[in-house]
Amino acid sequence: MSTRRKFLQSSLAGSAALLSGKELLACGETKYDVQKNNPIVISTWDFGKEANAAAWKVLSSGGRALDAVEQGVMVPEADVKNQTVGYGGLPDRDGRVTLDACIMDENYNCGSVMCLEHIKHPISVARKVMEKTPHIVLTGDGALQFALANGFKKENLLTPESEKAWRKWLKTSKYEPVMNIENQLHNKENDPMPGGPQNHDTIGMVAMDATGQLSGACTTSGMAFKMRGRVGDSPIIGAGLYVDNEIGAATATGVGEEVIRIVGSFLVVELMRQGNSPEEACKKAVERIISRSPEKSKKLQVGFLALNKKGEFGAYALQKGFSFAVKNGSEEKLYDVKHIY
Ligand code: SD4
Repeated sequence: MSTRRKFLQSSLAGSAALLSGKELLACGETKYDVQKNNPIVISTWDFGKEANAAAWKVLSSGGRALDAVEQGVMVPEADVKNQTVGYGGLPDRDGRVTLDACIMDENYNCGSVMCLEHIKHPISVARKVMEKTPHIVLTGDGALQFALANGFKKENLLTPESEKAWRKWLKTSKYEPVMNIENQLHNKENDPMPGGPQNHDTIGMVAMDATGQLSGACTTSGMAFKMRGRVGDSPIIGAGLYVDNEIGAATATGVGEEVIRIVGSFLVVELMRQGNSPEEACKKAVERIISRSPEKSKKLQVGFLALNKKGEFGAYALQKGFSFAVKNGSEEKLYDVKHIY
């Protein structure tokens, strides 16, 4: 019957609505009156909005959540202006663009590629690993070989803008993960990325389709100017992404080392299993990071985003600046995320 989700917000959150086109979650948890069989897709950062639109095409026509998340994250992967995911991503310290991605469906099937070069859509290679091999993870040259054998095209992913940013970085060669990518790429002289401030990083996306099945995808070029061979949390099942079709799904963004240390996305799903709302679960995972790395955590960003089986969603971050995008039958919104520091 009706797939309309009636959106009810707490009065405080409601009163903080619509600042700069975003809805703030600064005052208490958002409440939703969830109806069954309503597809929904949520994804990290502002650029999640365009990605959600692609995912929504699949979901709104009765498609599978798995197809939706793949189609969705392919948008930033192909976006030449996006320097944190796929084509145009910032390279490692040797000037090589190495990509990490993973995907997981409603049946605990998953696939992942790590440190993959020359392929614009690592998420689709990860899906092929899931569907066509007896394995879950392929890395580096092996992943590339597999991609080429499966019809993917070898391309140069290093754009002139990203090469320029890398050459500039070489002058100091200081590896310094920044709080939010916006600060790294913008509001500075010689902004390598024209088009004004944007706020984005890894894209993690989770979705529920009209049949109530969950899936997720996560894809990134990783930390800019990382060591060659470095792999972050994003392609690690349980760290950057986890989907448990009985409970919910979660994804992460930010400094991957801290997410891996606490197996972040799996932790968020387990916290939801214990009865926490998505936002509470994300907050507790962020607090776990603080308890494990009290000093370091003050200077870095990690954010979690989660969706439960009822279609409720929430997020939490260490620092200000994390945002996420939601699309369902009744809303298309960007939310700023509550944070600890
Ligand atoms: C990583 N979590 O490689 C990813 C990328 C990211 O801020 O989100 N960077 O650690």
